[in-house]
Amino acid sequence: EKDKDWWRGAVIYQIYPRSYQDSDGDGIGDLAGIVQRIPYIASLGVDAIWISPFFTSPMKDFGYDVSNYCDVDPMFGSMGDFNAVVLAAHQHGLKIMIDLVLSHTSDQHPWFQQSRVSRDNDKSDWYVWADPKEDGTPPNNWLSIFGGSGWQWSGEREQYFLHNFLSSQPDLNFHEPVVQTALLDVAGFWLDRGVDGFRLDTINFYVHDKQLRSNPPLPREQRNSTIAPSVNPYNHQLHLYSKNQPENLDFLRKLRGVMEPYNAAAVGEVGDAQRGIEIMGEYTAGDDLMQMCYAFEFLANVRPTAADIETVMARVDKHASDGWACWAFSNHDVKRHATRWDVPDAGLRLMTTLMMCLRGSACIYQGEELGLQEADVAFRDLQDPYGIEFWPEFKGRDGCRTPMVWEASNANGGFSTAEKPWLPFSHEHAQMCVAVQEENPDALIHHYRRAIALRRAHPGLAKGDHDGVKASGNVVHFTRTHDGVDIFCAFNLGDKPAVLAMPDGIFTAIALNLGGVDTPRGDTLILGPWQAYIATAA
Ligand code: TEU
Repeated sequence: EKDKDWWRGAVIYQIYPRSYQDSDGDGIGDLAGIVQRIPYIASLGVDAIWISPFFTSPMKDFGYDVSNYCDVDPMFGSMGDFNAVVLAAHQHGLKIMIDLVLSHTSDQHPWFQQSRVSRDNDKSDWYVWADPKEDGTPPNNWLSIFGGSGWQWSGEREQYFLHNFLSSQPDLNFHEPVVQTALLDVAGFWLDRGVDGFRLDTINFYVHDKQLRSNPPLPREQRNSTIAPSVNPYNHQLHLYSKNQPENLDFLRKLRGVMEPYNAAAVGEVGDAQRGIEIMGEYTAGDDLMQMCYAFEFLANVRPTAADIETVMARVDKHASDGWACWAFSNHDVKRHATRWDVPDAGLRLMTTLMMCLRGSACIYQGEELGLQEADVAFRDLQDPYGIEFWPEFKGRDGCRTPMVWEASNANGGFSTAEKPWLPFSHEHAQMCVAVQEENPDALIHHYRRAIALRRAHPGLAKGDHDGVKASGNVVHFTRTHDGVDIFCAFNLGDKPAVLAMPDGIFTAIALNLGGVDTPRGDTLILGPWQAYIATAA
């Protein structure tokens, strides 16, 4: 009997396959490498693995540009290797979530190759084609996240096609029913091969406005961008029409329908700096929609303060109370949080414990369990087209994509026997490798294991309701409730001691990085710097 609810509160370990483990010495990680590391991943105590794309691809966006949805890129191995990943994961009690990039394909995909040829073939309308304005310019003002207009001219059709990312990632036309059917078939294909769920790339970009209306400018007070508008105006436009149209929900319902017989779960990536949580609410509003949306709130540049966390959680409670957020501090698109956040090791630990207690599921990005810093990648070694385009204002995403570090003795940290891996191994990471940390009981990796184990041991932390997250000064606190058991959680997000009034009740502390905190005798709790207090109430 399958657990339909396995995703609720799951801890999901994200693998960027190019950089995890190279098994054949070509300098690029692969699926057979992942198989070798499954016991390690299981040893962390996580519930599931999300593997970034490994499908056939010209790799312009490193796999987020798919040219065949139903096969494995030879660089990553074969279908047999994929089956081995699923088998090994399942033998170790891990679920497998794959990363479906349905919003766009590669321009090398046969669908686009055919679509681009003429205005009247079978696949003419599979992508978003539009005539130029009278002066020859693009049909409207939609922009690409990766820079410039979202429209690319094609001489063959004498029309523009839409791309929200690279011009080699043409946007599929979800207004065309056969396109939807083809994509639902892709989901079914992988479910039949044993996957347990999906991370759905750019889920809010699926459907654009059919009338192609131009986007309005973003009101000044909402502007908050890491890249100056002169460099990339994308974040200074309100993307009202270019994405997230109401018809999106119809497609998501169909997708859920395909997933349902398999008890599969999806986490939809909603890339929307302005309305992410509201959209999460829309996409997770019922049992016929998505189970989870991926939240960007803790991926922003600075460490969230106690007040920020209260605000974010209150917004989820308000707009997405039926839904389930999936939190992350790091991923393959942003600077690693050990670098982004100005916190000592104790702060990293505290935030990890907090994530394991917050209502929501949680994603851990490969290497964060080691406390890896963002690697310094020189311009000459840069691979990410997004970084190459905007260097040096924005250095791209390579610094969080350098190889995973397994051993200190090996030239490439045990990642690869190649002379030159696809991205340089960071020598600053060498002493933080898995082998070194395994030997040191005080190392961060063991804290991750304890924090994850805590969540496992107390279903309330994974699946419980909560009474609302509150901030008092630097302290974040809340109570999770499940099957009649209350778990009180308090976290001091500061480097000074903090005092908190305890709720009514008698508490039994659950041992975890409490260093020196007594079970409160009175009605106040004194938390040391970066300390957590987690207790069951009788
Ligand atoms: O990212 C979507 C997305 O919103 C990113 O553009 C994000 O804003 C940016 O990378 C932040 O630096 C997904 C994938 O995670 C990303 O790797 C892909 O490049 C992108 O989709 C296109 O498929």
